[in-house]
Amino acid sequence: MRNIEATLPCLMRFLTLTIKCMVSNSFSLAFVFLYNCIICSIFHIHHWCNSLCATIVSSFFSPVGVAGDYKEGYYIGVDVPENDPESEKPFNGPNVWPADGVLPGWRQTMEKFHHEALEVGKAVSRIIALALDLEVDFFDKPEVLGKPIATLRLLHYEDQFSDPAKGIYGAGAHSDFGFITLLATDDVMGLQICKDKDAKPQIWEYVTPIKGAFIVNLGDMLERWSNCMFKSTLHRVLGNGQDRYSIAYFVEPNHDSLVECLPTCRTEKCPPKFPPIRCSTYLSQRYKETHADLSVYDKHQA
Ligand SMILES: O=C(O)CCC(=O)C(=O)O
Ligand SMILES: [Fe+2]
Repeated sequence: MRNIEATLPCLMRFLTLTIKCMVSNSFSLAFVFLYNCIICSIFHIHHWCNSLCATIVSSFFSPVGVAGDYKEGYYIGVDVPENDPESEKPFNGPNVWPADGVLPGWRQTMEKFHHEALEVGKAVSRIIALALDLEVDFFDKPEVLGKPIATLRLLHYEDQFSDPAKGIYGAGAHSDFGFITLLATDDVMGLQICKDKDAKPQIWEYVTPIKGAFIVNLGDMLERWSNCMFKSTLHRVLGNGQDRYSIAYFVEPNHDSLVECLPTCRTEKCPPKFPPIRCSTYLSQRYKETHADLSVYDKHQA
């Protein structure tokens, strides 16, 4: 994450214009960000992160063959110690780290990544704000991204072949729930996006991995916030028989941040499509809808 301050003004102008143009053409934004990331090389990721992640994740998990999604991950949230009253809030709590001495320096590396990726997320949020004709710091302010629910997900896809016809995917088609996701991948092809979610049949395109660039996916919360002016990015991962590693960084606002139709995204003809909702309520609802209740499984085992 070098030279962010120096590069930002010109990047902002360029991206804002590009995004506005894309919005008026109703395209998906994932590619825009990808290409601009490369041009400006602002979203720089240290190579060691990828290779270190590869070593760590493979030493932590022993893959088992399952039908459906076979990705596995190690999640790192914003670390909130148990004695902090904030740890009561959903998505908060202490992270689980390897015992001291097992992987010297790893925790520090991950914490540094977490911290620096958040700065990139905030820079992207400023661009999004400008593209939506909002004040540049509409999202990048203490009430919205001051105490964000940010999660780093280190992912490994074992060396399987996906078979969409049989419903076997590295990760099945989905859009991320939150605001934006910064995605860093190794150089194994696998990620696909669908630019038009409503098309029948859907057309899937590979996103070519580029070293040193983040892919930016827009999440469902941003779609809702912008009254569907921005569409969240529908994506999936197909395995091609090679191990694949990626790092997803999910940027969501503060727990209490109100996700309410943006003032620039409503008109008389296009009134708000969704009622206001708090960020953490929205995320909790989405997780509840889409994740199995594992306590049922625990009871079964007992
Ligand atoms: O591994 C990837 O490229 C995508 C990961 C992803 O979509 C997710 O974790 O939500
Ligand atoms: Fe995703």
